[in-house]
Amino acid sequence: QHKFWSTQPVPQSPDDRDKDGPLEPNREPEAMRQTPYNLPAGFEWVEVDVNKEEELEEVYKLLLENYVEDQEAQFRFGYPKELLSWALKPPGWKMNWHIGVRVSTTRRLVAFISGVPASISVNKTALPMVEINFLCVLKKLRSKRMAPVLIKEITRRCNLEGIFQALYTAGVELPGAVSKSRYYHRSINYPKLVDVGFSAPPQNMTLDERVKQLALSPDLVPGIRPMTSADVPAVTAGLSAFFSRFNLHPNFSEDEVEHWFVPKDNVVYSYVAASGVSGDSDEIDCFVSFYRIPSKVLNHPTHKEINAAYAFYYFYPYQEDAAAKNKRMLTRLMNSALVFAKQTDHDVFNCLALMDNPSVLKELQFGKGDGVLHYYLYNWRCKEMDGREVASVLM
Ligand code: NHW
Ligand code: EN5
Repeated sequence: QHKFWSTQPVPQSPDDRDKDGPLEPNREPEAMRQTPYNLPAGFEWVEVDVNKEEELEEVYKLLLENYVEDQEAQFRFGYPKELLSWALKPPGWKMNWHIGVRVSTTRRLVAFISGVPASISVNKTALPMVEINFLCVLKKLRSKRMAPVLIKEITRRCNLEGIFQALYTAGVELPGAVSKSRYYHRSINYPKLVDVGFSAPPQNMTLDERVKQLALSPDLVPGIRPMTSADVPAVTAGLSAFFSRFNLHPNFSEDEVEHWFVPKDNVVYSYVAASGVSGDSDEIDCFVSFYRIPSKVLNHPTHKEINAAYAFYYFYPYQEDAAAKNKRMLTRLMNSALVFAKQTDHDVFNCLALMDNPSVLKELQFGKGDGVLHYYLYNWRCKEMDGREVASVLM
């Protein structure tokens, strides 16, 4: 029943997951299609130059009106321009992978898909991949099979650059997911979240009582402070050591760590600390980060948006066979992130049930969301993974 996905190199059945490797062999550039796929008459391909304010604005508006909503269509992601610019231009980014579709006559931008390069390890094999995100088709042009054309076109352009694997996530279930992860939410501005219908009203108590229950603990990692450029080498090393326990994770260079984690107001927030457990009181061994995505509140008389913090990457001094200790460490680190998210005016803190998150969600009063994120690899066979084996967060 998947007219498009049944034709693509993604696992179609458990037999396609026997041993790790590509589903389809790499091809030489000469053997590839050299010209863009055909669009319906009246539409044309464009490269979107997000360094141009007007073009970034067009992508922003397309997404603000047409991108992902929750199941009840109460909220829609409103990725701000600064965030889009950051997400679309990590080290090695290519304008050729920021693909738009315009109406030939009016020049209106009606569809978009993007890819950015990333080294991703799957079961210890590091692969040069592309991360696909921000696939969007104008609401009025839905169900006309435009998405498969966008996907084939970005695949073609990646293949031409010698990239044959991709990582992507989606709220919807498609063939071949490598993992699934539930969203969890920690209320920060609880009264507002109830007002807009994000969080359920309290049960068996008053709003004030619930607000008191949700007051954040002041228990911070001692000495925790905002990350700076000077911390890049330590954070790169710390992430790389921490990731080695997981089966799906990025491999960040120092340039990438600089890009993804040095704090940018209203975009990404990162904090570091030296816990002293190693005996070296200067060694940065705790790190936590989150990024900000406001969501548009649909059909509400007073509130226009909610400001959500999304848990990004972290590391802490994890010790094998010390579950209780690890849990205490991570609880404190995540609690620090919650406190900083409140200080920086976020209404809710969202995370996925991946990495070591499941061990601290209850203690920190996270509640189960109604959304699930599915993780997909394009053209790579491997066994499905539990969320706790996944250390990959895409915007
Ligand atoms: S997930 C967010 C995707 N965007 C949205 O949900 C925004 C709101 N929705 C829309 O704009 C993050 C449209 O509904 C879209 C579909 C454009 C989603 N991924 O054109 P048709 C990402 O950006 C399949 C993949 O008629 P439409 C990740 C669907 O199953 N496929 O539908 C993106 C069906 O195929 P089937 C999706 O509603 C990853 C076909 O599209 C999908 O007008 C992309 C129907 O097409 C989704 N989220 O437009 C893959 N949603 O076989 C990258 C639907 O079932 C792969 N479909 O008949 C790797 C490429 C690079 C490889 C390099 C080596
Ligand atoms: C690609 N990189 O469904 C990303 N969000 O739970 C695109 N629910 O916010 C794919 N429906 O549960 C993104 N509140 C896929 C996610 C799409 C958006 C989405 C969910 C995730 C969400 C909220 C609002 C639900 C509104 C009605 C939700 C309950 C929170 C509550 C807090 C207090 C304790 C109990 C739970």
